[in-house]
Amino acid sequence: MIVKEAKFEISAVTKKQYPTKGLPEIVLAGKSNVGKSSFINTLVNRKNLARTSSEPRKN
Ligand SMILES: Nc1nc2c(ncn2[C@@H]2O[C@H](COP(=O)(O)OP(=O)(O)O)[C@@H](O)[C@H]2O)c(=O)[nH]1
Ligand SMILES: [Mg+2]
Repeated sequence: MIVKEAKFEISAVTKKQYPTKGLPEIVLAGKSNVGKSSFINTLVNRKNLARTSSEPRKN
């Protein structure tokens, strides 16, 4: 998969905030600091679309 464009839409907390554009959704789960944000950045070819912690094990 090659992602050509990626954009941060919202960090939704309540259901009311969920995007209604009908785009596909994926779930990425894992405990803190396992590399979820780094994985997203790799996937979308961007350095810091998802913010990562500066050091491993630091939140
Ligand atoms: N050694 C190593 N460190 C990683 C890897 N993936 C992420 N990290 C580091 O682990 C820390 C936490 O990663 P982050 O993506 O912020 O984790 P999140 O809390 O799951 O979103 C950061 O300092 C990353 O640079 C990996 O594959 N190997
Ligand atoms: Mg993260």
